[in-house]
Amino acid sequence: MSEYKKEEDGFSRRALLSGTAMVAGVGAAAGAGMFAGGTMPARAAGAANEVGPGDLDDYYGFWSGGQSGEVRIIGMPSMRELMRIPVFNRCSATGWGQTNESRKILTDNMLPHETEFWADKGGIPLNGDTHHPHMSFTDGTYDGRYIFVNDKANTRVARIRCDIMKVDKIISVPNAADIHGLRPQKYPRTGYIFANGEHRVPLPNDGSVLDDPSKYVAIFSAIDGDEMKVAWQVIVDGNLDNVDADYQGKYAVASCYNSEEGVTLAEMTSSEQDWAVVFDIEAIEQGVKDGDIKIYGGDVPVLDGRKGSKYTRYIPISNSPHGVNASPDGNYMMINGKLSPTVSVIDMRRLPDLFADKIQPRDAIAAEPELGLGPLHTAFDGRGNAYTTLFLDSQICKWDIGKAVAAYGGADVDPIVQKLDVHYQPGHNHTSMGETKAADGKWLVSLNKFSKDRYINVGPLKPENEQLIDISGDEMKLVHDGPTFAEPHDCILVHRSLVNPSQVYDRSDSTFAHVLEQADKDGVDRDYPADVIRDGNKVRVYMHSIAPVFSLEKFTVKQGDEVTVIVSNMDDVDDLTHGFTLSNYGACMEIGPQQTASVTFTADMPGVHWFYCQWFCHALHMEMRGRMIVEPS
Ligand code: K7E
Ligand code: CUA
Repeated sequence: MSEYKKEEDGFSRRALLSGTAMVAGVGAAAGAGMFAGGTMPARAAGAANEVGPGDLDDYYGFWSGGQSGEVRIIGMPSMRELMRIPVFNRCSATGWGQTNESRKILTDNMLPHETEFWADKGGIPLNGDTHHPHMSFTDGTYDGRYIFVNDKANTRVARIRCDIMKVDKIISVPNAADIHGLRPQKYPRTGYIFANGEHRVPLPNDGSVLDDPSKYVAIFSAIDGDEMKVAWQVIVDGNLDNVDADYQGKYAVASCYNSEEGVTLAEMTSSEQDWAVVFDIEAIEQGVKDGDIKIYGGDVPVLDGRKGSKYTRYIPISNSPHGVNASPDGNYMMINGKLSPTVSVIDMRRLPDLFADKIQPRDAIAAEPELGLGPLHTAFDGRGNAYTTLFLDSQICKWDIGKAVAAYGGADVDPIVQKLDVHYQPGHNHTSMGETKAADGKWLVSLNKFSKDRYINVGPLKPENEQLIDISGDEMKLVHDGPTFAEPHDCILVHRSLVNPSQVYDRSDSTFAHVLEQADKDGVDRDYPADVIRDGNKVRVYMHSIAPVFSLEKFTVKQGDEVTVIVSNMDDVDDLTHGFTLSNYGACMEIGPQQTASVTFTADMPGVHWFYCQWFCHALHMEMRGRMIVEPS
């Protein structure tokens, strides 16, 4: 909360006086508390978001999991949690972080110094901090291929395959520190993933520069989303925060706070103005071709985009802007004020003139409506309205973009359409299909940082509260509260017609191809093995599973052997997942229908150890087990 310290002095006092913000929040909460005694009426039958038993949702919601490091799939509008996708976290259920396949994905693209650093700490980072999940685009709308998500904690970007809803690539981003803002290129396709290194660090950060913040830089990265490799990076002035791409494929725009380039809170917020930095993608690509680069972090071309560069333009924005959101008509980019009560509206059509130096940076601003306190993020309905979260006011402000532009031009019109209380302190919000040109204006989710007493008390740590708002009519209507665990900053709502997950794995799936290649080398059946292959002190145990049996009822190894258990689930019925858990050895994995999974451990405890299927699969699921016999050395 420290970044809001400023408001303690100024804004929140104003908010208290005006009777909004926390006061409104506390008042509403007290009311809800009274109802919690038993008189609160049940949600009316047939509520707008009701999805009856057996009925299906219209949208896939992809939620980040914040400091839990995962991504979640939420059915919308029911707000039922459907699935969790382990990404940067370890997962006890699926063995993510433990299976050889997941560890390969987690380690394949680590930087050399990370590999060394994590070597004696389990080999992989154990945590992550996902903020921004976004789907790949083709021609300005979602294409159902991938979800990309950042890891602020360990400077990584992951890609989730939407056919199996599992991660297939994770890369560490060199040179940058702490990837925060992330957005895919919208047009013509993804293409690039734009990723903001939030914190300023020396380049290279190898110990040659230490406590000399004037030499630190922030790094903007463009990642090739097909190759999952950094294509190029740009050095910028200030701290990078959020980013969005335009609908024309020409520009990306990032918000920058800390133009002061300070390292303490007071230093970072001392100046009245920060900026949005605009990146000219074509000019940057030409700069890379022309060799106007330095190579850092192995083989990454880095361009200098600091003030005065032909690759960037800096548009002054009031102190500490945060969210960046492109309007679905392609004309505007909203820069949300955070410490300023305004949203600055950049007219994307003026950017060619800005780069040609025909206009001044502030001339690119088409509107700057004052909406309320703590504007963080803006969503759209495709009907010309914008919906901005007001963190301090605990409200969503619906406003008319056209009227805001007219008012900026001097017309006597009020762009604000409606303010709706949310509970409490919203960060991101998101509308159905709202970050695409197909924004459909049906639903809005407000991702609120505090739930306070909206739910029965679960102890000092409370859930977040994500509220569903019906925006299909003229008025916003709050229809549902949905609790979530720490801390989905952001989400997207994708119409279900655009996502087409598999029912079972394909036996030729790339995620376990290397395991089957090893099976070929070992001369065992790819699909229906029941073999133990000894290779020095390495033992590979191949089995398959068909409910309710593993193809080996026992296998024998010697104490100290490095054992790899490879299980192929040859059931091909949908929803028939098996598991493999080796008790007291900490080995576990999910094996989906037609999937192969493997796990490696050292058999250092002699004796009899049961392995069992931990995924309920059959009436005789409890009997689906076998023994590992470890002979003492
Ligand atoms: Cu506003 Cu990380 Cu998108 Cu949090 S960021 S709210
Ligand atoms: Cu197989 Cu439970």
